[in-house]
This record gives sequence, structure tokens and C-alpha cells, in this order.
Amino acid sequence: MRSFYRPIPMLDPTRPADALTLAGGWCWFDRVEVLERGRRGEVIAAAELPAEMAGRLTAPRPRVCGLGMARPRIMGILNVTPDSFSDGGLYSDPTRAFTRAAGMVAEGAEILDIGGESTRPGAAEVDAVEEAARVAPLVAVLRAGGVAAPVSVDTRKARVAAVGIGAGAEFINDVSALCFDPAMAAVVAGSGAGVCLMHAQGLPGTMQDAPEYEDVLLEVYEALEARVAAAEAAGIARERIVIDPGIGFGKTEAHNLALLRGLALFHGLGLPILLGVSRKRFIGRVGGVPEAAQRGPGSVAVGLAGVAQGAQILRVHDVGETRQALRLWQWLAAGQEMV
Ligand code: HH2
Repeated sequence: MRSFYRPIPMLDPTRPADALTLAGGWCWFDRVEVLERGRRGEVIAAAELPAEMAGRLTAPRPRVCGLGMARPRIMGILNVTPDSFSDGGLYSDPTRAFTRAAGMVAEGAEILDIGGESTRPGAAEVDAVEEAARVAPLVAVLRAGGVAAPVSVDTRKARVAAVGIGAGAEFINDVSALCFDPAMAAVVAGSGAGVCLMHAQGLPGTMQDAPEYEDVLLEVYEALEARVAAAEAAGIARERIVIDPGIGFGKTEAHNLALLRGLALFHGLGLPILLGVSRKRFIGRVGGVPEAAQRGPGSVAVGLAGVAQGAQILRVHDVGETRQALRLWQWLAAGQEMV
């Protein structure tokens, strides 16, 4: 039976001499939970890890959009859609979208993620021509307007990715992990762009109907592992890949909780982890906040819990709040200010 290895991330200033550094980042670990399907986890010393897994858990991660992964990074969300669940309709006007993007960069966003199709539960598919027409002009204006942050396009479609990259985007955030559009992998491979492979079960229209897993943590891990292999086979170098467990995409609240608590398992894939929890439904439910725009504090709390497990990129709506929280969190965790 296959064993999976979840490093137990620590931040304590008293670090044992034989502890290992997690992903070249800010956490260390000297114990690892070994997980097998249908069994209780067992804790072993990090020194007992198979050498290959120890290598993958500890190796410093490649840069993403030129950004070093030895400290947490903020990806600011900008949806130019009429129907996104929290900012739908707010930025359809190009001037407002540009102002918002520039504002997010000023608040601390280091990557901008531009979306032209909502993938919230129940969302309908948007035609690729329409989606490209929403996204590409904004990407071009951001580049021309001197907004310094790299731009990511949040799309499942090859045509939108190609047009976005043509307009100056450096990264494609695909919530289907290159599964939705058979032409997507080739577009990313041929472009040199980075890519986020996010796990989703089903399509947005129906994914929340009755999502089912026997062991969500291990299944999402194996699914992402297979998508990374497929991306590599299509000619996308590992150094360009980021992974994301896809919180809320074909997952119940219990599934989300298991993924968030076990997040450090995903370091075993040897790639940077992107976490998207911002303003999501469970934050509203657990936090008692029906209004999506009011869910910033809960989103920050869950995002920091991800960072405490070594997640490198937080995809957020509330950039300034996240920045402030991260600065204080880092000051406390590292005992010094972030440089
Ligand atoms: N979540 C959403 C969209 N894209 N991409 C990644 N990598 N990870 C995520 O968790 C993720 C994502 C959904 O959030 P949002 O963009 O705010 O809403 P909508 O899909 O309604 O536009």
C-alpha cells in the first residue's frame, strides 16, 4: 500500500539541530505523519523519510513570475465578470478595473490574477471569445500603464490563455488543471508562461451537488500528482508549475477542512502551493458572515493558517488586510521584520 508523507510544520524559535527546512521557506519539521488509505496516521522522525521524499520536501522552490518563494506572496484577485460571487459587476468598466488593479499593487499584491469567467458553484460557462474580450484589453492596459506586478489570467480556455499571454500575461491560473480545454497544455507549453494546476472535482455548474471522496487529502494529492505528470509530458517544465488543492471546488465543508488541516502534505509534490480561500462560502458559514464582501477577517485567518503550513502564495480579494496581517505574522514568527 502506498505511503504518503505529511511534514508537521513548525515555527518555534527553538529548532532542533536535526530539523529540516520545509521547501526552503520559513517552516521547519523534524516529524512527519505517514498516511495510508484506511489506516490511522503514524508519526515518524524526519530522519526516517525516504531520501527522495526528503529531497522534495526540503528543496527550495523555483521562482514564480520572478518572485522568490522563500517568503509568502500575495496574488490579488480582479474579476472582470458580471457574476463573480464577491466582486461580480464591480470592475466591468475598464477604468475602474485599472484603478482597482493599481490599488491592489499599491496595497501589496505581487501578482494580479485577472478572471473573465466566474467558476463559483452553479456558474454557467462563458464563451471563449467573450471571455478573451473581457480579459485581454485589461492585461494590455495594465502592461502599457506601467503597473509593475506580473499578471496571471484565471482561465480554463486555451484561446483566452493565448490572447492573455499575447497581451502580456506571464502566468495562467487554470482551475481545471489543463483538463477543460484539450488545447490548453500546448498553449502554456509553447509560451513559457507559468501555470497553476488547481484540483477540482466536476465542473462549476454541478460540482457542489454531492462531492464524494473516500479520503479527500490523499485523493487530491494523487490527482494533482497526475496533473503535474501530464503537464510535464506536454512540455511544461516543473519549474513553471504551481499546485493548488482547490478549496471549494467539488468539496463539502468537511472536505475543505481536511485539506486545510493537512495542507503540508502537498509539499511532497515538490512545488509551490497556492491557496485560495478568500471570502469563500465556508468562511461566511463558520464566521457567521452572510455578506461575501464582509469576509475579509475570516479569510485572513484561514490564509495565515495556510502560511503557517508553508503555503507560498495566497490568492485574495482583501490585499491590504492580508499584507498587514502577513507583516505582523512574519515579524512574530521570524522575530524580525520582512525585508
Ligand atoms: N478560486 C476561485 C477562482 N479561481 N484559482 C485558484 N488557483 N484557486 C482558487 O481557490 C480559486 C481560483 C473562486 O473565487 P473568485 O475568483 O473570487 O470567484 P469567481 O469564480 O466567482 O469569479
